[in-house]
Amino acid sequence: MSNKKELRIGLVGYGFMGRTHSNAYKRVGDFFPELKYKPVLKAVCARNEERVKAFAEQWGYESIETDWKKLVERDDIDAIDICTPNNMHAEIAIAAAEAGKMVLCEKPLARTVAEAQPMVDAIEKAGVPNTVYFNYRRIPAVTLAKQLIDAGKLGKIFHFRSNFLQDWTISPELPQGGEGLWRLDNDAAGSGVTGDLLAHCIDTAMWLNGGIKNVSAMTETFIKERVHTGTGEKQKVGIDDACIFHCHFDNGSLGLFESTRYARGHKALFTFEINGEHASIKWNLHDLTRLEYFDHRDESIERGWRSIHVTDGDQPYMDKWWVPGLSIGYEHSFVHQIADFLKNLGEGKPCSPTFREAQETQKVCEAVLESAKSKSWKDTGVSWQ
Ligand code: 4PW
Repeated sequence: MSNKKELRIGLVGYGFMGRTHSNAYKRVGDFFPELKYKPVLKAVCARNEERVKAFAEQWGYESIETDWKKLVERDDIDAIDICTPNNMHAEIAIAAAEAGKMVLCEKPLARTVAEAQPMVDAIEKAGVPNTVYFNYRRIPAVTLAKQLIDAGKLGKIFHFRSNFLQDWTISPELPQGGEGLWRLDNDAAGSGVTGDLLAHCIDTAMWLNGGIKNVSAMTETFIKERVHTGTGEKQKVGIDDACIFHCHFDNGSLGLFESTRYARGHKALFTFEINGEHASIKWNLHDLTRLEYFDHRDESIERGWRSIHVTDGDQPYMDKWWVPGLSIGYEHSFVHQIADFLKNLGEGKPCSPTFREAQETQKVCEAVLESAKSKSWKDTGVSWQ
């Protein structure tokens, strides 16, 4: 008999993210047996009854709902997990917080800063545990980068460079809107690569290197019109297909960021490189278990880039998995986020990034889009602790 406390999950949305979160809830207890809480897949909610039933059966949810309002009202649900398109995040999160539920929300927090602020207010007013899925922080090599920086290994930081490159929207025949393609529809997504991809780069950057003070950006929409899946009509494309910005961090370092869905050959190439006075580090998602590290303090005859294979039990999260040398992958970043959420819940602590922290990333995204529009520098208004 388990003496663990149950955390009864109500998942909204069953797309790609619904699967990553469900997988994480199912695996976390086996690999983090010390946790006081155990997730229970109580209910999944989506509008299409037949498909939500199939999803529930496949992933082991006990019940279904087709109206998220009913899910939020249920007494047998402790936490609402939001995996819907971005335009639904605010309404669901606010209602869930007002009903006293914990809220775990996919990124970006919302479409705009104005839409996100009442979410932060509702969460904080209700005092409910919350987190936003900026999952890449929990890839062991990325967490190790944080540990190296916090230990002062890099010294003063001069440069932070980050890309997120994809190539899946190059075809003009690709429609926008609807399941799977809502990321192309500005009404549903709020922006293109800025909210979808750069938000990850920005969250990671501020976590590793502190607040971003001001930005200067340019965006481009390469395909101007697409057929809308729902109406079948051609419509103007409102999202940014590509975005490049540079910025100042609070610590005086310079940032350079690029994201596009038009970089032929790159599927999800998230990279960052940080250059400090003593050392540099770099990482990329296509080789996610490796952290590249260069330390100028090494003896000159053997000085060079080290490729650290982050699989050792002494390295972040790796004591939970197999044996040294065996790699883990993308899905584990979600397992780690849930594990951290449950651990913090057991200790009565917040799980970063909270809604408040995710709102800071939202502010940078918005300043980036405003800067591109106005062709001028913009202050972000970020205050990063
Ligand atoms: O959040 C991002 C997505 O919307 C992801 O991390 C990668 O790019 C995978 O899908 C999209």
